[in-house]
Amino acid sequence: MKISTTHTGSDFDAIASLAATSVIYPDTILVLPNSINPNLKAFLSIHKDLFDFKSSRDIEIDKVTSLIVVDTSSWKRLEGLQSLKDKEDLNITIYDHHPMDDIEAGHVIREKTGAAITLLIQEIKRLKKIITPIQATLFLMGIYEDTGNLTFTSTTPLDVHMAAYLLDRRADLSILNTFLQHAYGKKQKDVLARMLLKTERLNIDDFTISISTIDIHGRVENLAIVVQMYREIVNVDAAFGIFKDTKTDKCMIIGRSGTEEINMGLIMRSLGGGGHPGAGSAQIKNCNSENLESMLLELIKGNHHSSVSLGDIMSYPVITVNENTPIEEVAMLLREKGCTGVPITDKDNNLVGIISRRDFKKIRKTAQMQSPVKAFMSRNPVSISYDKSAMEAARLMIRHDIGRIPIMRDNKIIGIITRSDTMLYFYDLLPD
Ligand SMILES: [Mn+2]
Repeated sequence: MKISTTHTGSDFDAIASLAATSVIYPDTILVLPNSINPNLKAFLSIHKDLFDFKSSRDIEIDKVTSLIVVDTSSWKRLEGLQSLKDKEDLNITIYDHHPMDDIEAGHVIREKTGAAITLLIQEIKRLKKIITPIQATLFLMGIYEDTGNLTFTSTTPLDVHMAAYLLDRRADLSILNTFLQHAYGKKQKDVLARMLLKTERLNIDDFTISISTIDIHGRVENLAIVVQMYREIVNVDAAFGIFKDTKTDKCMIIGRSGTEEINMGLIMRSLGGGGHPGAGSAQIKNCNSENLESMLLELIKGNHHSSVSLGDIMSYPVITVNENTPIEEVAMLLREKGCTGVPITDKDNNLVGIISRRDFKKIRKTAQMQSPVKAFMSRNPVSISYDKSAMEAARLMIRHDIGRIPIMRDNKIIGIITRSDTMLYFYDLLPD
């Protein structure tokens, strides 16, 4: 007798992989653990008849000669099949994307893919086996769940190829969406409702802020999504959820900002957390939620100006070149410094132009290499004041299709902001 099984606490990847073994090995019996994830339960309550899953209790262990294990390689994660461990002459096959554990198998298909089901689909494809749209849908759910809809960094090209293959086999995305929406479930709905009951809108300078503090009992997943929805419903510039876990006395603070002038990442970093301008979070031990609220308000007051200032993120000192410098010298300087452009100044250090790679294309003859840089530079350069925001700088870069903007204070260049500076800022790669 040949059986297939997967780990307890089964998720969509596990059950998809399990179901896929019956495509590859038509004579295998599918043994599904009794403990499975809630969203999987919902799916099975409707689709159970389509898959012939058995419990380990239905299996006569003595008769098992072949075992196929998917999405794990650990004995302790199998349910009710421990006694197979000591069975001699047991034929074991493993399909897994986790590091090797203690099940010793004669045949192992292991790759660091985003989902285990990816490995089984690859085999199904190779064997040219036919799958139904419902199977394709379940398999695709496995890929999407384990790769966060192909966004987790663990996602490999093979996962994406196999997802495309399943769509080609008519996997149904609307069914998939119905059952994968576990992120916003009953617990989250309850938290949102309680946040809304306790909501207060505050005005700080020109911004609307809302902070809602509620008690939670133990861990609640996906609170970030709840705060996101909360901000949209309450319709404020920035919203905070302070979640006090009554079990551990820890506070989780999650913030969402819809305005570039309230930088959530910066506020949360001051609280020991992190994030990017639009979203951030921090965890605080032994929290006093009232203190925390006033602290947040102080941080917003203190931060919304400094957080946006270009002065904080610009590169300096800035290299400038006098307008009469021969273009050849400028080219050498750029190569040496590894930059693609530089601001040009007159004898009084006023900004008169900027030269970039593009301008060098205007040079036609070698003799021109001795001409002053002012003959080739772009005049009327775009510049920006030091107290403007990174977002404004980014907008100017897009509007003028330029990669660098000199930063001015009292008509003098005090720094420069490049496309990579703004990228670093928006993706929160700045060192703390
Ligand atoms: Mn998995």
